[in-house]
Amino acid sequence: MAIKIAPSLMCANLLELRRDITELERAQADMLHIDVMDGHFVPNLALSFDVAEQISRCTAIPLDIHLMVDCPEDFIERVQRARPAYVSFHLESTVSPIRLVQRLKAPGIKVGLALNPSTPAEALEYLLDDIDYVLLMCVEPGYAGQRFIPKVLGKINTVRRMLDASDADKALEVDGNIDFEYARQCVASGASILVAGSSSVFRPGADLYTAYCDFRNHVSRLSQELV
Ligand code: S6P
Ligand code: MG
Repeated sequence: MAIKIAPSLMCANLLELRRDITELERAQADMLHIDVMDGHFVPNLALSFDVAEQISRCTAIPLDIHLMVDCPEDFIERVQRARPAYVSFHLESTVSPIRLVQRLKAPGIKVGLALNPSTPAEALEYLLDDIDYVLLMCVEPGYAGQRFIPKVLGKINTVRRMLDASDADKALEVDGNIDFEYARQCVASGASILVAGSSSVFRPGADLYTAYCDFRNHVSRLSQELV
């Protein structure tokens, strides 16, 4: 499966967001990761549905919305208006995840389930047939710039095997401190979408276009090594 890179716009220069998106278009970024938070499910706020909608109108790069909100079922219409290619919500945030997956599904929208680092892989067992992909948090959700939790690597392996048994085309996204080294370990463990934030593409002081291309080349080499 081709590895995709999802630059996390929470780490972009928000005063120059249009410029950063143009640079990511020039670098042919695979998708744009948009973190939506509510200050309750996680102790922070990031990007909003309004911003996501505006971004979807100004670029052809597919959007990847990561909901970190309580009661995600209250935001179905807002998600659909932003026309993402991917949307994930947290298993820990709702009591009826299968119903929510079914309600979020719409033509062109893949629905994924996100798990916090301490939520075991087995929690996915009853949902695998309904979801299109899984997002595994490698840090506690809420902030950029945190440290990778190495125990998650074993879970990436387990979830990859579970997804392959269901449908080998299902993607496995990893999010949090995905630098060059953890990208290598995550890809070797079965990840297929890498969220790229302040540890890689948005490194402080780096040129965004060059940083994306460097990371892309690194990830392409990793994929070749695995063949
Ligand atoms: C964090 C959020 C992430 C961050 C990303 C930043 O809760 O879901 O998508 O934007 O982790 O990357 P980094 O390399 O700074 O951890
Ligand atoms: Mg995220």
